[in-house]
Amino acid sequence: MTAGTDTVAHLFAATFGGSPAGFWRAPGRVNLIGEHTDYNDGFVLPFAIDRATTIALSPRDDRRIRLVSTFDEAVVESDLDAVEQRAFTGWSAYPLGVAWAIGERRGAPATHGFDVAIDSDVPVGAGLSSSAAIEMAVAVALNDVWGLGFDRGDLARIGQRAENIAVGAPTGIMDQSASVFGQADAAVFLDCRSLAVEQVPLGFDAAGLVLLVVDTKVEHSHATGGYRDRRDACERGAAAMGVAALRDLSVDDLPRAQELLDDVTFRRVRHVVTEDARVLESVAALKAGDLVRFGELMDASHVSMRDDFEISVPQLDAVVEAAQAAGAVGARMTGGGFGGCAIALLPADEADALAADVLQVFAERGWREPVSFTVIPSDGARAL
Ligand code: GAF
Repeated sequence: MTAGTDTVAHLFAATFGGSPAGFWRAPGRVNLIGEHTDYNDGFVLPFAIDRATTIALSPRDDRRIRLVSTFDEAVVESDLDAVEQRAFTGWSAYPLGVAWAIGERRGAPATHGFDVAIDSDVPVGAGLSSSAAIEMAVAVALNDVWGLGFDRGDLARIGQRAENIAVGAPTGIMDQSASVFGQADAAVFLDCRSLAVEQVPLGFDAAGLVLLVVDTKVEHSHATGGYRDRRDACERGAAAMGVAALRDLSVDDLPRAQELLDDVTFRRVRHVVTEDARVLESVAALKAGDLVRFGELMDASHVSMRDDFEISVPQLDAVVEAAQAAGAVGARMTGGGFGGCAIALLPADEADALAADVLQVFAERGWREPVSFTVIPSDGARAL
């Protein structure tokens, strides 16, 4: 048994008694490139990280549901009627939302409840998809114990519905897809329209590079504010351009977009259209082993998010600037923005120095102390 499995086994036994039917694990993610493209039917290139949610779960004979986690002492008691009525509160909205979304996708509500104990080492609120990790761990577990036969694309869609409906965050399909389709030493190249997936080998390790994540500790939420606003702007832009989604535009359409749209909407559209192109070029560069070009695309992506999409914050910009000054191959903010994490691809023996530089810059500016750590491309959600 691994450390995470041990923890949930003990929590399960202490709370519900006995042993669970099994253990499942699902990772968080970083996104290498392709930001705010998922809900525009575009392209993304995240990878599943070596930080994950681990659960112990057993199906029940009745309609009750009991949930316990290492991040909240109280046991949450619910049942399938509450799930059908979408009565969700707090962190339990993630697992209960998955139970609801499974019922919606099957066209038939569940008939048996479950007991689950949850542990996670994905930092919460950092933009590394701690929520998708919970959703996907519960989704793969219920798929197994309820014998549902959903494929990984279905499970990602179920997680996204849970996030959209139970949690109320109007997010796309990227985070759940990264968590289910992840593979060691590879990124998940996803077409968010068709859900066609290709695992792209990264070879960072062989090149002597690491991916450093800097959690700026600037908190953000995608259920409110800026995220929804950006999504609305994209939908307005697509409607004005007469396409189903911004994915249907290319850089050749940008002059016409500039004539037709107001300045802010145009810049939102330009970010998404150029970001889709950067994802495609990144995949080609990675396949060709051209990490220098990939790094340039990461840098360009950050500029586009900072200036056109306007979702960066001074702390994220400062990390990117420090990374570039330290000679990183590439650096950018990652995730939905307005806080959270930045990533830097750099030689392994320079990671500690960059982390120290960032600490100093943040201290000088009186910002909260950031936390830096490297992440490794890892396998996706699975039974243990
Ligand atoms: C968040 C969302 F959950 C994703 O769906 C995606 O839109 C991302 O922000 C931005 O690329 O992580």
